Amino acid sequence: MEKKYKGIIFDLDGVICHTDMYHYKAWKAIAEKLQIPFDEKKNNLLRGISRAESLDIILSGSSLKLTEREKNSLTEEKNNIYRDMLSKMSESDIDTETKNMLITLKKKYMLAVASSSKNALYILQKLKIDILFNVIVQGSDINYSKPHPEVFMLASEKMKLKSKECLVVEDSKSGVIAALAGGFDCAGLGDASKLNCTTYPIKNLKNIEAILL
Ligand code: B16
Ligand code: MG
Repeated sequence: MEKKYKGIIFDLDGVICHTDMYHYKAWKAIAEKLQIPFDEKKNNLLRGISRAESLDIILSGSSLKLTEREKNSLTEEKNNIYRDMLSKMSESDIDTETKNMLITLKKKYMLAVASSSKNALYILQKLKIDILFNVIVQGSDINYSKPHPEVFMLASEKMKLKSKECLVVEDSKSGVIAALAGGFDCAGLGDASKLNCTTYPIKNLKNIEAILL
């Protein structure tokens, strides 16, 4: 039987691994310094959104007006706090079931990561799973972040596959919109599973195996 897809493109944060709590803690430290409110609900709005745009969302609703230079300094500070937490990660931080599933899928499919994060490669290396992917596209490789489809288009191009030959797996609204805009089918986890437009709403990552049958 012919396979439905030839390649699988995974989002990173919220799909392969869960660094969202680190993002939250780092942004919380910045918000406290600026004395502006920030909670986990607001943090959820930042899923799949670039670092610079995330700061704009955090600042929205506050009367603070910052210069580009001040914003750059704050995003750099946030990234340093975040990287410090990432530096303590190891291969024990990847869920065994996820890793085993990737090893099995790699035998039949081209695998890619398409992440808005400029730290994606670093995270994959810390988890020692970078070698499982044929292609890794991260935030520093693109000009437009999700909901623009560039990150997924680039991943499929690098795998020499058409959009319709790939399944995207996402956890964020911006990521689902990006995947659909690029002509991809999209399996959506968590928040992404609640969107009507998600091609395949799923409860957990393991459920993609049923989609691929
Ligand atoms: P960085 P993903 C995204 O990763 C995160 O979901 C989002 O919260 C973060 O702001 C973005 O990466 C940028 O990350 O600051 O490391 O460049 O979900 O697209 O894998
Ligand atoms: Mg994500």
